[in-house]
Amino acid sequence: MTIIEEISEYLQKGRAKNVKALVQQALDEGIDAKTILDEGLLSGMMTVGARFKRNEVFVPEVLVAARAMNAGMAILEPRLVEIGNEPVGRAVIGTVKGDLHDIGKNLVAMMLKGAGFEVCDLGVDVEPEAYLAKAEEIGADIIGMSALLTTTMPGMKNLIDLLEEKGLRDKYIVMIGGAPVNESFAQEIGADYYTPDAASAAETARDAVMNRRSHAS
Ligand code: B1M
Repeated sequence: MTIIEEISEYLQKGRAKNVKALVQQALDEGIDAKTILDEGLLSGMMTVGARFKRNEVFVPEVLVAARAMNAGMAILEPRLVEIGNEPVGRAVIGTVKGDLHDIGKNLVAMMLKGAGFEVCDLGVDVEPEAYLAKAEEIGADIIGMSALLTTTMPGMKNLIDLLEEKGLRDKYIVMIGGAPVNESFAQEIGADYYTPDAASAAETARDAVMNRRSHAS
């Protein structure tokens, strides 16, 4: 097994210390940071995401894998900055106003990072204006909203209305999710994508950004 395959394997098992040590070893051996990122860390996290989607692993396994990914990223990040590695895209995510549930939203944020996104997590109880201000500030491609309460779901439409009011609706890919949310609600409020779980959210986000770029060029 190559060192890159080992990084991916240990990440999938959530072994943060091993991942950290192997990423350092790979850098010391002269393997380039982008290869370690794409074929080691991100590939491992995408595998975890796919297993989560198939119900082969569950929330705790995803959380430890994400922790291992973060440990590896802490070693890799300075090198990636040096070589000017661009993320796949930028995403702002948060749980909508009035809603304090964040476990699912955190998983989505982790999976997005695992898919190569730079993610700004605004936390819970997020006002529409706060999503928009952060999205403008970081030049986001995606705004992701999570809601777990039927009473807070309308907050998703409030952001879409705000984007329309400001003439910015087409600038952002709006993604929504959470247990009470579904495809027909997404259509009703004019969101771009509803996804039922964190792994699908990351896949959809990646495809949507790639699609948009290929149409723009
Ligand atoms: Co609350 N709660 N809760 N709660 N809670 C629910 C949601 C509820 C269904 C329980 C019930 O009654 N059966 C119910 C909502 C009923 C309704 O609206 N129809 C409920 C209620 C009523 C409440 C309170 C009002 C209770 C009270 O105080 N009387 C209160 C509200 C507080 C508030 O938000 N203002 C409340 C409080 C809490 C706790 C604080 C105790 C705690 C939250 C802790 C936390 O998040 N830090 C809590 C919890 C844990 C739950 C349940 C039990 C579990 C939610 C969860 O974390 N699931 C929940 C019951 C349930 O859902 N079975 C419940 C695991 C998580 C991984 O799944 O978040 O669905 P989920 O995320 C999934 C997908 O939905 C998707 O990906 C994730 C993983 O694949 N996804 C996205 C999520 N966001 C996405 C975004 C995307 C794409 C996919 O794109 C951007």
